[in-house]
Amino acid sequence: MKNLIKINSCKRILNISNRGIFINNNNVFLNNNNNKVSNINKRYFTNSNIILNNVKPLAIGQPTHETHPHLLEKDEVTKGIKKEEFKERRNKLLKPFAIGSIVVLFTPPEPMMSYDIPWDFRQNTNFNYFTGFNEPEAVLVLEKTSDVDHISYMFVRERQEEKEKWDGPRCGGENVNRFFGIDYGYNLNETQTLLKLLTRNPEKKLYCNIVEWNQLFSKLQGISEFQTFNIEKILQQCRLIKSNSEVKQMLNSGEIAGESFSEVMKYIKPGMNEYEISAYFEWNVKKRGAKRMSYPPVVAGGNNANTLHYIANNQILKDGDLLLMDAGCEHWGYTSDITRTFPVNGRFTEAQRKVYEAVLDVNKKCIEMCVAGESINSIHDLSIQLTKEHLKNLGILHDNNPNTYSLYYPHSIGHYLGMDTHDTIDFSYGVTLEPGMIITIEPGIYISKYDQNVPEEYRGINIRVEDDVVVSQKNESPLVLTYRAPKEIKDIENIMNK
Ligand SMILES: [Mn+2]
Repeated sequence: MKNLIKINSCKRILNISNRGIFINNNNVFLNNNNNKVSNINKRYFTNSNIILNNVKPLAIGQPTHETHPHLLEKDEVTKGIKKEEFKERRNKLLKPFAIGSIVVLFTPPEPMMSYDIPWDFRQNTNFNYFTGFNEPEAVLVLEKTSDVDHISYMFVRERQEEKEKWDGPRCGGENVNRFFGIDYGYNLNETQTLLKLLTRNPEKKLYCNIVEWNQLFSKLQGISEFQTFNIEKILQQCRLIKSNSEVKQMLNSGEIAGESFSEVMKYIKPGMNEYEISAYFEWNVKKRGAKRMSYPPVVAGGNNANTLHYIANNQILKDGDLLLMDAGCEHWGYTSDITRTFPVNGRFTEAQRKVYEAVLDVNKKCIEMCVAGESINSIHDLSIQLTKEHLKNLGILHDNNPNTYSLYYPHSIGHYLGMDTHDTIDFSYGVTLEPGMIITIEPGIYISKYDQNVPEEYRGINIRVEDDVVVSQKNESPLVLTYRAPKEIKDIENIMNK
């Protein structure tokens, strides 16, 4: 109480309001939402470490409704996702744990490109899913208090006027509750508070995303006798089935990338370089609000597409060749992953048309199979059977060896998709699909230019058609998120020859 008076009198002297005073080096904060005052030992304040929140609008290290009303509705932490949904996610995460358990998630500092130049920071996917917080270097601590509730604590980088002048605003512990609905916010340098929380569990067990944790543990004295458990798979389990608001964000991402594909189809001309197409796609998704591309795109003209992960993207696009382009975007944390194959000059040749129709047929039949009760494996089996039939009809597959097909179709029909491109990677493709899961359907036929066993007309034709699909109930049609990217030959040729 004595300390509180000291702060209040200080505020009067400085003539600032109750709204926010924060003295970062001393771990002291006061604000409207949380009148807690902690660890006030220092007897002096300097101008350099006082941030006057009532003078400047309160900005943090990511868009909020207050600073970016054109992007976020009231109470949205990230696009389309409100505080309550984040809290539900945290409750769901704690379901399998005993009351009193402590779950800890950590997100690392931003990686550096060179000396003091950072890479574009991408939040740890699980940390983003359970908090919506997008600044680097933070710790989330969840304490399960009952079967249906928990207390949440988040430790974040402290506000520092000097640093923020250069690098932009930070949230700071004092604003965590207000913007993220986490019960208690602290600054990362309050290590004693963190240690107290972590060591509260009498069983001396910590459940965490363990890989990134080692660095921090080494700094915390008194934690060494604790057993740590990697809960990566439990974290992913929560993300396997998407909520309605997540499906909406996935649809946004699929639509943005799909439209950008149709823009590329209008733009491409023989003689352009693959990197021009990559840049034009990136410009299109970013113009539509995407944060970044989902992955380095494959922009592969002609036989380059025989290399499945071709990302050099530096060859000239030739008249008469096909372009295989595999690209997607990340929009508010949700990714899309699309492949289209189209003729550089806008018209398919007869041979290209035949192989393309075969791949498209497999794509459509496999999409119909994205219903509850199937699995990625069972859909993959169908794709093998259909691809084999097509390869035989085209005169490409002759022998009866059951595995020769894999020379021309060497990969899986798809993967789980969500906040990560290869989402929930620890789950097997044998998992029974349920409504709300999202997977890619990406059959292909790849024929090397140098394959002497194949009729000459087909050599150098490499085709994949990939869509993102929401698994539906058994008697309903699956939702295709990537419908805006043309895939029928007539639609592709129409858009390319307008
Ligand atoms: Mn894919």
